[in-house]
Amino acid sequence: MTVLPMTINGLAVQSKATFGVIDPATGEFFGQAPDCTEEQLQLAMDSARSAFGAWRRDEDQRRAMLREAAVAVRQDGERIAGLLTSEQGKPLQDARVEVMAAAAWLDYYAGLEMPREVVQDDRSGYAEVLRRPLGVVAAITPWNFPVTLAMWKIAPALRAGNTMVLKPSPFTPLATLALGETLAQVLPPGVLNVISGRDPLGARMTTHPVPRKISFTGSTPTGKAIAAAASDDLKRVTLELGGNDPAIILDDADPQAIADQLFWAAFANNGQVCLAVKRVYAPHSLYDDVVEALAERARTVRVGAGAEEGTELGPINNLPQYSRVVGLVEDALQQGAKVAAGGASMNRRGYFYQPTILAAASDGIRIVDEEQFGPALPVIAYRNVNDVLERCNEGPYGLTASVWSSDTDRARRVATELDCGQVAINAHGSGVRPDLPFGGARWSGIGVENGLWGLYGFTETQVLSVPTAY
Ligand code: TXE
Repeated sequence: MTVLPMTINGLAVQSKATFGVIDPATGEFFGQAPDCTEEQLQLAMDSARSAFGAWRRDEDQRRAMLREAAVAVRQDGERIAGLLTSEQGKPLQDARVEVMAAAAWLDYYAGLEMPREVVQDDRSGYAEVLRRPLGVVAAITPWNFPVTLAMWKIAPALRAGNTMVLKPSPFTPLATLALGETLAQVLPPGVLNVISGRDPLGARMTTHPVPRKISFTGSTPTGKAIAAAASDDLKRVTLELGGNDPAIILDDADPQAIADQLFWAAFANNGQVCLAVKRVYAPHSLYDDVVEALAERARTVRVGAGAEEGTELGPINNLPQYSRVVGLVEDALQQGAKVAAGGASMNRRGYFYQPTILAAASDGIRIVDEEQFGPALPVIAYRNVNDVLERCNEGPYGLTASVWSSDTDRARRVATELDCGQVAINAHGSGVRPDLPFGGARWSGIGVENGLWGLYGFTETQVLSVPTAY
């Protein structure tokens, strides 16, 4: 059994109780994580608070340490990636890419030049806008990209001068605990504490008096609970809550030319991506060609255990999510959708589900209206693109979207009608980079991560003014 410690005040800490971690490729326990006690949570919060005083003062030191942290993550990359594949299910190559992306985020925030914001500097006075750190940040992360999504919080929060207590999902605690061990070799004690536990630990973090900010990535219902919990103490929140992201194909697109990109935008990480394409809108004139091009790829993609050589898609991460996907596809078929590829579980142990393309899908069925977060993609036929835009903008989610056309000006006109955080043309998710803001409209969240804008979310604004004596 793999057992990893928490990191509290720079020390490796075990707990009396542990909880099991399942390998989704087998459905069996392979590891254990500490179940953080009330006293250990208090220690983590206290150590983050104590570390804040010194950490906030020296920006050059922070930048240097984030650079060292990136080196440490790269050096420990194989260990972290191996744990990630075992607990999350993704192909080992994808796990490696995820860990390297985390190191790249550290480098980006180490190198980011913060612009001076001097509003006035003349004979009548001086006025500057400063950005001050908030204090202790409580960070709570999900199971789809545990390492990268933790780093979207760690790197900007620490660069801005905050300290942190981080809790990964109970489905995928181990890679994050390993990351905590690795970063403890570089960072001063207390700057980054990593604790693990079940969902109630997350709730206790959000009502704890020490954190001044909660940075959360996860489901919309939990995001709403966190917003409510934060309100009493007016803690700041950034919430990244998933989406139901449409890909809108215009009638001058070439289905064969776009099919590979479109398929992987929907199925990478087995569809367990907040910004994955979750529904495809295709015009009647191209509908059959789009469905067939996607189905052909779904039938031939290699599904297997993440550690197996050549695997392109792994299992679904956990049993509740697997059951949800099974239920959504069954519901869609009862509502008149047709299987163009897949449509059933795979005949092997673990949480494997065939990559599934659903034709004859329509708005109003659950798999089109809700976030499926799994390897099943509905394709919906449309006649008038304005109807599609209306349906997308009226829905509760607004994270990302894409428009596909051989005429980019035309695609741009359609794209700018969409109310969502990012929209891409002839690509999907191409704006997910360390230097661009990422966040959603409506139920997809509050605030943004990444770039200078993400860093500002970990700060409070202060005006320093010096009027000239008169
Ligand atoms: O998420 P939760 P789950 C969606 C996806 C999936 C659904 C459920 O549709 O089907 O969410 O996944 C912690 N206070 N996404 O149940 O519950 C929890 O321990 C504070 C989209 O895993 O939101 C974990 O660390 N924290 C998403 C984290 O919240 C609480 C990625 C996320 O768990 C808490 C993952 C509480 N009351 C799933 N309850 C995306 N945005 O990409 C739980 N947690």
